[in-house]
Amino acid sequence: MKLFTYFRSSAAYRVRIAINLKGMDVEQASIQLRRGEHLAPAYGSLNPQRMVPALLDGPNILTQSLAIIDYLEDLRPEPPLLPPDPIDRAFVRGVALAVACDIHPINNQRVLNHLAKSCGADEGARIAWSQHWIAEGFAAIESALAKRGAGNYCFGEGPTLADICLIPQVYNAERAGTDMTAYPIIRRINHTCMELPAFAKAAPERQPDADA
Ligand SMILES: N[C@@H](CCC(=O)N[C@@H](CS)C(=O)NCC(=O)O)C(=O)O
Repeated sequence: MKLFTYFRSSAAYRVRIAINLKGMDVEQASIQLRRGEHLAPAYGSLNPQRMVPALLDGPNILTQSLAIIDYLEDLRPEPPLLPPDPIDRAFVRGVALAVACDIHPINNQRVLNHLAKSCGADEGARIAWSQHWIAEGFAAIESALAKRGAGNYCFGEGPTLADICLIPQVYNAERAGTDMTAYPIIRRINHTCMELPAFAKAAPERQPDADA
C-alpha cells in the first residue's frame, strides 16, 4: 500500500496515526501542497478531489481520511479504533466528525485561498477566520468531553478515532495561534496521545517530507 501524504496535512496525519496504531507497513509518497503538486494532472487522475490523503492498494485508490481509516480497520481490526457499545461508538464518531466535518474543511488551504482571492481577506483576516472556527468547534468538543467525563483520552483508556481526528486538529490550532487555555481537557488528551509512539511518529515534524 502507498499513502499519498503531506507532512502538514492534518487529514493525512489522521491516517498516519491509524497506520501506526495498527502496526501496518505502508509506503509514503509526498505530495507537496505548497508547490501545488496536488493540482497537477498526474495527481488529479489519482484523486479527482485533488486533496491528500489518498491510499493506493493494488489497483484501488481510496480517498477521504475517514474512509481510509475505516478500510484499515476492516483489514486489521486490532487494536479497534471504536468501542464495542453502540452509544459509545456514536460518541466517538461524533467527536471525530465534529473535527472532520465542521472544523477542518472550512479552514482548509483552498478555502483560505478563496477568501483571499474572492473576498480580499488579508493574512490577518484569514488567521482570524481560522481562529474563530477552531475556537467555536473546540468549545463544543471540550464541553462534550466534560459531560462524558473524559480522562486522558476522548473516550475510555486508549486512543480511538476521536483522538485520531482531534490531535491533528490541535496541531492546526496551534499553527493558527489559537489560545488553548480554554480547553484543558483537549490539552490533557493531546499531551497523553503525543506520549504514544503511534502519534509522535505521525507528527508533521517527524515526516521525511517536512520542510522539503
Ligand atoms: N475530507 C478530506 C479532507 C482532505 C483535505 O482537506 N486535505 C487537505 C490537506 S489537510 C488538502 O489536500 N488541501 C488541499 C487544498 O486545500 O488545496 C479528508 O478527510 O481526507
